[in-house]
Amino acid sequence: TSPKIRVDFDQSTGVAVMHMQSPPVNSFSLDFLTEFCISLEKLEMDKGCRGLIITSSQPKVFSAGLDILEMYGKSPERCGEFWKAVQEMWLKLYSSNMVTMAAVCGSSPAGGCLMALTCDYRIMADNPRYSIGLNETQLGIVAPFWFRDTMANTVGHRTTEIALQLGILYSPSEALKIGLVDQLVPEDQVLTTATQTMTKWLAIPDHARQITKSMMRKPTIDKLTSSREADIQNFVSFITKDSIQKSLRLYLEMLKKRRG
Ligand code: CO8
Repeated sequence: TSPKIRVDFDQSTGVAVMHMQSPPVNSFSLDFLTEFCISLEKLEMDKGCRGLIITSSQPKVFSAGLDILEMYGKSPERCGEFWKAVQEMWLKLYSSNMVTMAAVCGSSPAGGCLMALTCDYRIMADNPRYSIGLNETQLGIVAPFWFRDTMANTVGHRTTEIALQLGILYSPSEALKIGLVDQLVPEDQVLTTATQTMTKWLAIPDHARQITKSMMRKPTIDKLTSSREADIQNFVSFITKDSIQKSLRLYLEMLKKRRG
């Protein structure tokens, strides 16, 4: 199978660009997450790599979030394995020593939004057809506490309370207004703007910036690290419920129909 992640690393600038290229919509399957984490780990270990830009090669979509088919009709063991990989992705990204930037060149619901939120800075294409947000409740499922924490750390408690209950998908301009993204640019300038912005961030001495980043994020990271197993159990017992499986089935049917 072809790689789901392509990494371009520019040794002269110390910046790597990760292109998600898993058709059609870069959804996070177990295979995708495994490959993503291996690529990320390699970059993290490379002392020459100081900055990471995450973007998508798929047109119109940054990422559709978790692969719903990984949560539908699967055994509890498999669901647990999948969830552990989701946790791993979040832990690695949210605690990365690199400067991380999301070049959000398309829609970014649920897990896609989470991935963007783990970055230090988000640049989104100003196309009103795109949307971003944690829409889990619309699928009849619940964004876990660490999804919520990541959102609240970015946009504040009250906005998160509304966004998560209603499962709001924001247009780029709304997302900018609430601070869910930091900057909007024309579609063809998302990556170049990320590269330029990266230069500014990399002008700060790494050690000082890294300690500051860790100070901001460590309490949130520690919360999951200290309760990973319970969080997996919680996910597995929730997602395997008949009523939840039914909600997911209806949502999948809706996705197909909408396309029809
Ligand atoms: N998982 C699996 N398949 C998907 C997903 C997904 N997340 N998203 C889209 N697909 C499929 C579609 O069904 C379609 O399949 P097919 O070709 O067989 O009909 C194909 O991908 C292409 O999709 P579209 O035709 O819809 O593509 P568009 O370019 O029109 O739209 C979007 C792209 C905007 C990304 C759109 O596909 C969409 O809105 N997808 C749904 C996204 C979504 O709601 N994701 C939520 C996933 S849940 C999550 O990430 C966090 C869960 C936390 C767990 C908590 C539990 C306790």
